Amino acid sequence: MRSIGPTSFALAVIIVGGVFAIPTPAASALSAASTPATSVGWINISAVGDYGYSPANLQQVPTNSTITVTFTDKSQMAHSFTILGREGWVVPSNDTQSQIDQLAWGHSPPALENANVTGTGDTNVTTFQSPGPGWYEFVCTVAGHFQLGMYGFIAFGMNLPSNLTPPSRTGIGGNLNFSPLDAAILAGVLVVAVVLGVVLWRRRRARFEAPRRSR
Ligand SMILES: [Cu+2]
Repeated sequence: MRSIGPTSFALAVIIVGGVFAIPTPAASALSAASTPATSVGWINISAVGDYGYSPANLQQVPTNSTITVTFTDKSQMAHSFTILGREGWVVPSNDTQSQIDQLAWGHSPPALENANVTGTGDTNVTTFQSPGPGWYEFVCTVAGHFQLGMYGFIAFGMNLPSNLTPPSRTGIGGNLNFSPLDAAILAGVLVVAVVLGVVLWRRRRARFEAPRRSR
């Protein structure tokens, strides 16, 4: 053990310990998120100019509750607020309008919510039943609006995945089958492998160099 040295050994312990600490806060945040302290069964959302929603991200919406949606039109044209029924799914950005219509009205699974507004100043108040924990994409089903960027994401009983970054839609496409927690664990395993490799290499090198050097 003399060849490793106490400093590099302590450094390796700190690195390995730090890496394994990463998944812990994420896991506790998720479990805390699934039981929100304050449940408010309402959403205020607006359609804004340039084919957008404000806010475009909704998180920690109560699960299995009656949610009242106040949908206000702050743009100058008609829009919808349609929460697609497919959980954990990002609609491919090159989907055609008929594919959007199929997702919204194909009833497999059915949309969670649909509200419409007709123009500037219009407000539509609707309710829907929220599902269990999960996240969904919502879109405007007016022809061409999704393709112009009119969509957002809503999470029930949890936060949205951190790698979901609308409106650029980078990070993931299609199904999210690789969670941030998975990524953190994989990164931890890779760093541990690298650290072990470096430590073993240093031990091996020190063993060969020891007779020649006086340390
Ligand atoms: Cu629209």
